Amino acid sequence: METDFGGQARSTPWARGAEERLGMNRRNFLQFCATLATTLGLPKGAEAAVSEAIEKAKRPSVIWLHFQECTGCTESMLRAEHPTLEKLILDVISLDYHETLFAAAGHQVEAARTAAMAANKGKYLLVVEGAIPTRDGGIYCKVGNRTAIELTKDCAKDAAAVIAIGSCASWGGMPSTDPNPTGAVGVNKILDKPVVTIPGCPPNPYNFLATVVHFLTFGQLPPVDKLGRPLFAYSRLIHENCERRAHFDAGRFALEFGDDGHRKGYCLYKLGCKGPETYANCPTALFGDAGAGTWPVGCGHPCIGCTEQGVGFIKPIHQLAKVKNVEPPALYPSIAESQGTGATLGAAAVLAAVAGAAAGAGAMLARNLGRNHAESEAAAQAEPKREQV
Ligand code: FSX
Ligand code: SF4
Ligand code: F3S
Repeated sequence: METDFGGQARSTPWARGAEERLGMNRRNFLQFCATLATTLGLPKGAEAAVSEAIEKAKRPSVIWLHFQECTGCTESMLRAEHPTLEKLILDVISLDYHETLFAAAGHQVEAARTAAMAANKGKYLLVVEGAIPTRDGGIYCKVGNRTAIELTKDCAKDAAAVIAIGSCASWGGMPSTDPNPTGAVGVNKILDKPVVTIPGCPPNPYNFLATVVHFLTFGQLPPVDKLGRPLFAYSRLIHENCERRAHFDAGRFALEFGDDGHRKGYCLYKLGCKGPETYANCPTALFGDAGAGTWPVGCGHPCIGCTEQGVGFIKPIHQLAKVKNVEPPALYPSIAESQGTGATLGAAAVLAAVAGAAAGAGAMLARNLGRNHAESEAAAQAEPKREQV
């Protein structure tokens, strides 16, 4: 029986092909597919469909544009593992134009872009990184003597789908903050076709990979909310999945960086954490494949709401977040109550009322969580409102 590099039995020829090209053993390849299937929130067993799609589907041609940004989105992709971006480029997508990674320049690289667009008309994916300046005719960002507006419209015309990667391309991000001297906007403000947005500064590379793999596996992009964000990644508040949430509910907060509460891993709400008003899967997806706890709050820094328009780069770091699902009570019970001589009937009645209130609060929380989802599902059905520039 044939074995792979890790000594595992190979079962199918298609799996063997993927393993050889990716330089992974079968176990790692399937683990990668399972990670993507889990990120997408697909049911158990879907990793088989994902792995088959990665192996069998024709790699989609990708045209990747860069405008007003720091290139952190591409940098975060380069730090992705299982597989690294190089392997992803070679195996999952066919990256036919990328201004940062291409060795070619000038006319050569422009020719590569137009040739790839013509050869894959109606089938290529357009990925846009960075905001688009609209003031003064868009002259503040030009590539090959064409404005970002012209290039985006031109490349989007025959694209199968458009993906805005990062907060800059999704809603304007950092370049659009006051006074927004260049009139920076997100991609969906200048196109009249749907744009899938993957906000985050930088975004989680798995959310991008999972979106592309969904396209490969099912032939369509994943369901999105009214802002174009895939529901698998952006339908829950960070606060709902945060590992410090129990401290929030119990009223245990860090009040200063380095204080006792901060050292003990207490909730960062009072240091300005924007997790309660920011939709993203950072606590569950994590970053950099470096192990548990690799996300801002896990490292001890409050979330700044980098994915969320109106929060990230707008709200001051120490301003308290608007708590969208449940407000913390103003008063908390003491941890060590003084002992009495036994419960009176009145005290028992109070306890019963408190227990009832707690059950009610739990039900309210569950209802509010359900409401969040009902809202996002309804929003997903609604047509996104777009302004033309
Ligand atoms: Fe923006 Fe991406 Fe932040 Fe930077 O390019 S989302 S500034 S990480 O790089 O666009
Ligand atoms: Fe976590 Fe921030 Fe919510 Fe506290 S406020 S539970 S640190 S997301
Ligand atoms: Fe950004 Fe907050 Fe996640 S700062 S990376 S949305 S934890």
